[in-house]
Amino acid sequence: MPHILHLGVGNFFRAHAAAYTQDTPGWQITGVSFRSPAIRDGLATQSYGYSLIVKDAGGTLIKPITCMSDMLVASEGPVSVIDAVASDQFSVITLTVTEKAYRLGPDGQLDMASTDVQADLQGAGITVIGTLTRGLARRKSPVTVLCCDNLPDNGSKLEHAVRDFAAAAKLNLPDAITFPSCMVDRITPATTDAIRAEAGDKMAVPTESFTEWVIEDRFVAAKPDWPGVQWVDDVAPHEMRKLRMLNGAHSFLAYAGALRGYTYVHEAIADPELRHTTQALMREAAETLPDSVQAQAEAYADALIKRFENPNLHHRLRQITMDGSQKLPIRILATLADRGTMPSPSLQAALGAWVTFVQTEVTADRPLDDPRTDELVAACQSADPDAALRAMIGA
Ligand code: CS2
Repeated sequence: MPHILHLGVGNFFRAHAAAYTQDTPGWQITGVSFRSPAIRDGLATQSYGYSLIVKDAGGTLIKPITCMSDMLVASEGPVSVIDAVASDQFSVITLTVTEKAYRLGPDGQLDMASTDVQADLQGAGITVIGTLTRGLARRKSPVTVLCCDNLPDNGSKLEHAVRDFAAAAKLNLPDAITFPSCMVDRITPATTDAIRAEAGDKMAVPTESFTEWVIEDRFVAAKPDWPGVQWVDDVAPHEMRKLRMLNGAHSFLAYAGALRGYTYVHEAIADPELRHTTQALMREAAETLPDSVQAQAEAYADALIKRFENPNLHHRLRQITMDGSQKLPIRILATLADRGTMPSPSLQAALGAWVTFVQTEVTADRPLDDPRTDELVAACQSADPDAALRAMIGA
């Protein structure tokens, strides 16, 4: 049976790629967690199956997911993961490990100065890039490596990071590997006790019914016939549409909404001022998109507002506020840079909301959930916190 190896078995993967694979007869997935065994332990007791709880304004639908057949945990032995990456059992390797796990610097290249990357060059087996690269270097059969994280040009970023690691570790990579880029979309909150109780499944995952996956058609080995996927030559326009309009608006709502005391996305979008700025931000973002997706931008913005209004999803703003130092450059600053001298009050409002949010959290002594927390706290304690925070992320 053809197999996919998936790195990063979080809720997003379990609502997105796993749901597509569930509808693709014949394909199965082996999952990999990097640090905690908790998801493997939970899923193993139920043969790796779980319920996807699909919630819309109209009601709830439950979709059983049974296409996962095994899981590995890298922290229990990175060699098992390196062996799996090298194994010709898998023709596709997919990844959803979050933006920060790639250890990229502000220039989008692998951060060679990172202590984890340095440790991995000595064989520590900690990072995603190190583990993946060591497996790929031993690969004998063709393989497609598909990055499914919210990074622009995600395929080429991953390819460069892998090639840089291989060069530094003096590893040779085989020729038959491709790294297509793709755009992924499905709003997927964290699981709560209420969801577990409603589903009668401790491993249940909540999500919305909307789902989108646009993939560059550059597979070098057996390709799953995922239903509903749009296969394209160039994914960049779709990726920009989604990152700048959806994720940009999400980050604005998260920081500005949290500052106004809201808990959920649907509450923040019901606030007339926040709604107005969200819509204006989407228009500012849409003006930077390539011609090929201009015609869809208005309908896309309207559909996004409806998705944000979903009253049954209970998507916490604080799930989106995390890792701002990684997300803002991609979702807000790149758009601002492309707008050049055109006025961009709503994008500026999003940047300002992040700056205020960080200072408010630090002043209130609440922990920030961000890989650059130490630098953020130092910036807040400097003579000019606003300027220092902006400078830190290159604004
Ligand atoms: C969100 C995304 O947490 C966040 O930063 O903006 O996870 C968003 O829900 C997904 O990209 C939607 O596809």
